Amino acid sequence: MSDNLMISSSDLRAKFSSAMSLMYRDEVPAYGTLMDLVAEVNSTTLDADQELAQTLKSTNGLSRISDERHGAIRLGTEAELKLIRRAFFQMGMFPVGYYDLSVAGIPVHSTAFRPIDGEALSINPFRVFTSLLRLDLIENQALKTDAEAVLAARHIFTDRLIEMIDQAEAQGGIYNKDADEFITEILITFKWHPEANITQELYDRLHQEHRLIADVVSFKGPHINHLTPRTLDIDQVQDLMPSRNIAPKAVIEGPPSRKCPILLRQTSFKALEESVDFVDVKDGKHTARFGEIEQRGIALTPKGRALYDRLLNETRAKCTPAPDGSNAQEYVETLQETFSAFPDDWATIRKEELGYFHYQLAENQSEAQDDQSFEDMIESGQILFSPIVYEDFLPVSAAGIFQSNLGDKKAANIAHNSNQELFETQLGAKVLDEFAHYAELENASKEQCLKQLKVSH
Ligand code: OOG
Ligand code: NI
Repeated sequence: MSDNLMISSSDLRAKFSSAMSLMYRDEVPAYGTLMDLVAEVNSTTLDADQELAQTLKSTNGLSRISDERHGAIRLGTEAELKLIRRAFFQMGMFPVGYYDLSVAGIPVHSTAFRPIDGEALSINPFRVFTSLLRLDLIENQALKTDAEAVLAARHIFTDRLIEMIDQAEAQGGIYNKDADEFITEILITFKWHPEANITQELYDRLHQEHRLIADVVSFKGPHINHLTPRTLDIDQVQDLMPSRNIAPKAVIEGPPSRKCPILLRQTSFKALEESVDFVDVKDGKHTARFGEIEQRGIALTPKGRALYDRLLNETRAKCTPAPDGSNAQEYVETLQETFSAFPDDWATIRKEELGYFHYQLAENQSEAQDDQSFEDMIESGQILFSPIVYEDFLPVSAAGIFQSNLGDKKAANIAHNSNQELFETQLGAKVLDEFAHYAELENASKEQCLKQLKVSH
């Protein structure tokens, strides 16, 4: 590797993701246990399903199957969000989607910083679900003022990191020789700081207002609060967690287990209690960090998403999962039953325009008869289609993950207040519309087929 060349943003992101993984395993040993379990289950699943093994080999490379797919952080101020955006940009991670968590009683709004193009995703798909605290939703003015003062005084990036970002922006990237230093510096931002910035008294007041506020305001920086490897069998890992002495949350978030997986299923182990030194009191307690796993399916169109949302709401109206897991079985059955209304074969999902697909010409296929339509060619197998994977997140699931790790108390009573415009002002950029993006991917693949057919005429 030549030192006077620049590292590609995807290679830098891959370095970042694996450095974060090592750091987090070291900080949260239970996370290491979860990683081991995921790797075991993935390998058993692949042994039992050669077809899956082949497909994954040709698309992703088997060695990275169990690697982290995402992590999450929570920020305190607009200035922090803008800095994070600049840092993630260097790693090829762009803000996609707007998530309003206030609907679930959590005073944040969020985006996911992630790679966008297919090549970048296949080199390393690591994303960071990034939330910004919304003190504008807090009614307690005195508390709000105190929280703002604490946040205004902290610096989540080292001076050196800011210098490196300035330089990278001026020169159009990061040189190979500087890549390791960049990673070392940015890891400092996301590491756990057991020393709080504040007194136990202020912590208690923040905590009482909302646990999340305490988690954001009390510390020197936005510690990574979980990482999430990919599992090939989420139900199995959920079932096996207790045998490894880790306590899973009550139910898996998202759609039920299906033949044709849709969107995103995820679950986590419960956050652990950790020791914190407050300014005045040593050895206090805080609960924040956990481990999660995910399994992804097809990206749904707005129509498919509306159906998903309706069925999920119907399920939850019939049976709301209790945090202690007491009705988990009933919930899973209700979910399965309710989702039987969602077609479970790719052809129907495509025909009914519920999901996005990638199209390609079948091998040796270069001739279209003049009277054949695109649909005819799909029908006859001359054009093949495969699901486009959902690379984003789900607000109801995210709320479930937040809540199970904030102690599962009843959701706080805060005003519902979706405000994408405010978020984009705070971010200093627009977020990419995920639906428009998937539609574009689908269209591009169709265009490509048509182009190839024309050329061969
Ligand atoms: C983020 C929760 C959202 C997910 O996977 O939906 C999330 C957080 O707890 O900060 O990571
Ligand atoms: Ni997550």
